[in-house]
Amino acid sequence: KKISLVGVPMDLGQTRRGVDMGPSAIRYAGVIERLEHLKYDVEDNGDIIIGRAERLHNPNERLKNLKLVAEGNEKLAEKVDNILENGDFPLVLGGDHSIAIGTLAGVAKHYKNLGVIWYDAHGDLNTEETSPSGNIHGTPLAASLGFGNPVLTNLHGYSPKIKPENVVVIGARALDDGEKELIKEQGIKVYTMHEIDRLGMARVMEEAIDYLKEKTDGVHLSLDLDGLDPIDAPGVGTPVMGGISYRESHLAMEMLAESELITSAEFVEVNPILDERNRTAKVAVALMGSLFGEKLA
Ligand code: DIR
Ligand code: MN
Ligand code: MN
Ligand code: MN
Repeated sequence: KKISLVGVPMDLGQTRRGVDMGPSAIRYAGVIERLEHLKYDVEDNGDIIIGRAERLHNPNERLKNLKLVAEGNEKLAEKVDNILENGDFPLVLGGDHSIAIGTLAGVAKHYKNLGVIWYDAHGDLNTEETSPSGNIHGTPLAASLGFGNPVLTNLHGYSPKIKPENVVVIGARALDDGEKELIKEQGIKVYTMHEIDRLGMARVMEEAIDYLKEKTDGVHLSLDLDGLDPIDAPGVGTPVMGGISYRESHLAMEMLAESELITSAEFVEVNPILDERNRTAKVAVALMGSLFGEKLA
């Protein structure tokens, strides 16, 4: 099977610059060599072209840079859609997490019941109404479920992309009030740090895999590097203390590899400006190694 890589130098979904260099940092950390060593055929599609914000966002708009974020995501959706049409595995490198809107728009067309594992300190379940920041990177999971501004929910011409019962959030520890409400109202499965501490990562992943295995025909992994503890992944724009450890994260990826459930993936929020000698990109590449079966190879 071929892994088809796409970089998305997007930094308009939040307000800290530098995350647009994430795809370069991940390539520099050796992603292609790492996957080729596992005997995968790897194609690098280069980067999606993202528009430049010529001036500060319009202060009358709730969501910052809405038009440019949507345009970049539409291009990404088309690319990911084509990768799946070719029968290849899409691996998307971010960029801020707003790009999950485009990835999921391209992926979900190809499945009746796409499952999603959202590995993140945050829920990314805000809408235009509930977002405290106006940053679109805090909204992609809600948008993919059909909640929020129609420019985002209708991306790539359909909505919703996914169903609430097919989503598992892992690592949450900074949920906004509106996000907690949506989680309750929609019955979304969430393993917060409390559950990870209490049950252990092995049990959490066993449960998550069992939960998705029967009812889905494909599972997308959306991994925000801020799901990890900032001690292990310091190069992120919105670090939150008390996160998932480096080893727990490898265990999670290894268990996903064993399950053979994952059909597409993205690694986002790597910001080399905020990093220590590209450590967070190296962590991302190491986790990709585990996700693609390093332990089994
Ligand atoms: C916050 C932060 N919930 C927001 N979200 C982040 O702006 O909506 N997501 N950092 O990854
Ligand atoms: Mn198409
Ligand atoms: Mn996120
Ligand atoms: Mn996050």
